[in-house]
Amino acid sequence: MNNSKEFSQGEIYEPSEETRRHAWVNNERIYEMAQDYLTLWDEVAKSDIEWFEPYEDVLDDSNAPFYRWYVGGKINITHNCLDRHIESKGDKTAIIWQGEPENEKERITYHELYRRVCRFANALRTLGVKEQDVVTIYMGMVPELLIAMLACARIGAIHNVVFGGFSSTALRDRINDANAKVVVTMDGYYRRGKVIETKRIVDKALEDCNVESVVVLERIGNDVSMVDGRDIWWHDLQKVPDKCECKALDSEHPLFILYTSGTTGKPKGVLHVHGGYNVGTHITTKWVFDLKDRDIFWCTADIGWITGHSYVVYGPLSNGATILIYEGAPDYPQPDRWWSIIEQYGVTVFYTAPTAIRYFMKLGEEWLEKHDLSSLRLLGTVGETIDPEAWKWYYKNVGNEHCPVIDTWWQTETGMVVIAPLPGVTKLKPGSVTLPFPGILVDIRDEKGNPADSGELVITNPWPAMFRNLWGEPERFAKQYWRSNDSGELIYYTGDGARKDGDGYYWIIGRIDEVLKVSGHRLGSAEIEGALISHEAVSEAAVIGKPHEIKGQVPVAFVVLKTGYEPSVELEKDLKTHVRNEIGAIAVPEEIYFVEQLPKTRSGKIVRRILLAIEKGEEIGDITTLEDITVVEKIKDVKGAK
Ligand code: 6R9
Repeated sequence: MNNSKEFSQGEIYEPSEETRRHAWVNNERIYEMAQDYLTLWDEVAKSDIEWFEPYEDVLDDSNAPFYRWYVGGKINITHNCLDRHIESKGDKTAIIWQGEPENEKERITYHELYRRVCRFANALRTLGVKEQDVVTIYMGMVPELLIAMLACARIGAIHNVVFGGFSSTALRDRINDANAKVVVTMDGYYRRGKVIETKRIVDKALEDCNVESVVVLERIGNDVSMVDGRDIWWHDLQKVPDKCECKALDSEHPLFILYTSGTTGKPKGVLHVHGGYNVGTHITTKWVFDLKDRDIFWCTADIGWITGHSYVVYGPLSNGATILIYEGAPDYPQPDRWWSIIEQYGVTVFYTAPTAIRYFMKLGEEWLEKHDLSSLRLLGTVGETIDPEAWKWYYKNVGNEHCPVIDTWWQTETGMVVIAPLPGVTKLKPGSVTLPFPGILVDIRDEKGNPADSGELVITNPWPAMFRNLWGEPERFAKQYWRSNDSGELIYYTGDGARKDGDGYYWIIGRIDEVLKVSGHRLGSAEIEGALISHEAVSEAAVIGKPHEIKGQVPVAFVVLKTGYEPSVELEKDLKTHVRNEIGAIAVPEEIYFVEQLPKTRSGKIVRRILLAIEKGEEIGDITTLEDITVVEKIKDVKGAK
């Protein structure tokens, strides 16, 4: 890499000769060639993925936006993640697991992983789990979490992983919405030296759910209560064969539901399927991270989020890679825990989020200097915009100025990376996500829907790993994301603001709707408002995302109390605890202001833009559309008094 030239959009970093020479993709013409996207997606599906029966058509768009990919094909993603590797690399390490306690670790080969997945698949069958049944998985970062996911997929069941940081109420809502038959969980796991009592949270959630069985992995050995006839230990389900035939499924067979936040209070169950998701996550893992057989790939995301699904589990395993998973907190017992793990295991490709990079930047370089990080050869980032300063810090201090920094833009809905550099061909500009992945056509639209250099980021063609539906809400799926262009073609609206520079490089500005990213975690304003309103003292609430130096954004709430309730420090505390119980710690507002009224338009819509301007101490702008303009000064007074 050389970081010589100054350019109008900042510095440009060219791929080094070394990276270029060895990269999977090193011909710039890939971008031109990929304009014919159906040919690319056909070729890749044939060259890199195994099918039990070939597909007849690459794409069926006759019922858009309910697109179907690889029509008529038979596949099972676990065949591509496991079976096909057994012969050539059965003894290769698939998973390196590091517990939070330093002495707790495990290595699992592809052969062993295959056997354990088969065994658990058979175990699920003995519990009556069939094709299309939903299994909710609520666990910490342990190998059995991946095993449970793959076991579901193997028998055609649908997994629904719920992030371990969500509360029992949030878990309950997801179990009920997905209509899960079985829950897979554990006694507990370690986080910052403490035991998170997972099973206890599940028990609370299940007070209001109807599931048939709960499988409990013994990880810690802490006390748990087992309900007779419902709860069963993972280890008691192991007396089943370790062979389980891989079910040949239709390309469009559902693989998983993952709930994510949108602009309404109710999280959306994003649905992904076996065929296209396998193709899309496989090829992006291979090309974007330039993954090779000898790599040790560490994506730090929790598996409870889409990044974990696509780039801890499915993409890397489909490529037969060695992945690393770590149970605990990044800075426990010391701030250099991550760097010591990279050194200890010789991690070569490292993929994390800007919030973590900013955190470590703040802690200082001395924590990195203690460790030899020379095994690293490529660095990735995801989840929110990385500012050029953090990008360069990452490049210099973690990558020692020889690892390309690969900024990847995508969403739960897109399933796979959509905009990102290809390390062998794409010049990098710190702060830019660079160019769309070959085979995906991205653009920007202004408010009228016309192409523009700045506006809302859109995707103008379907892509294989795209979500297929919202669980139980096909109308919401069809209405919310898609708009027709002049020629009647459907365009996918991402909800992100972006601009494009003279080189066609994309720069992401951030969400243009009421979706927040708190430490990289996606949350909706409406979801947190809903949690606040469910408290007996609250009549109305508005939540905004206030910029935060490390977390990116933090929720800040403006609350109107019901008659008979007075603002107090205790009530503020109580409301924070309430949000923690309703959603989880990540959703707790940093600040709660008790106001008399919220700024609303005459039609009753809350104008969150004004609250954000007040919170940031910025110019408020036009307030003539407000029903009552005096509310602005009153809210300013409340903030001033705090
Ligand atoms: C993968 C993931 C999606 C939202 C997305 C955007 C933001 C993700 C980004 C990025 C700037 C990047 N986002 N990657 N913003 N640069 N490289 O994070 O999925 O949790 O669904 O969030 O995250 O705002 O719309 P998800």
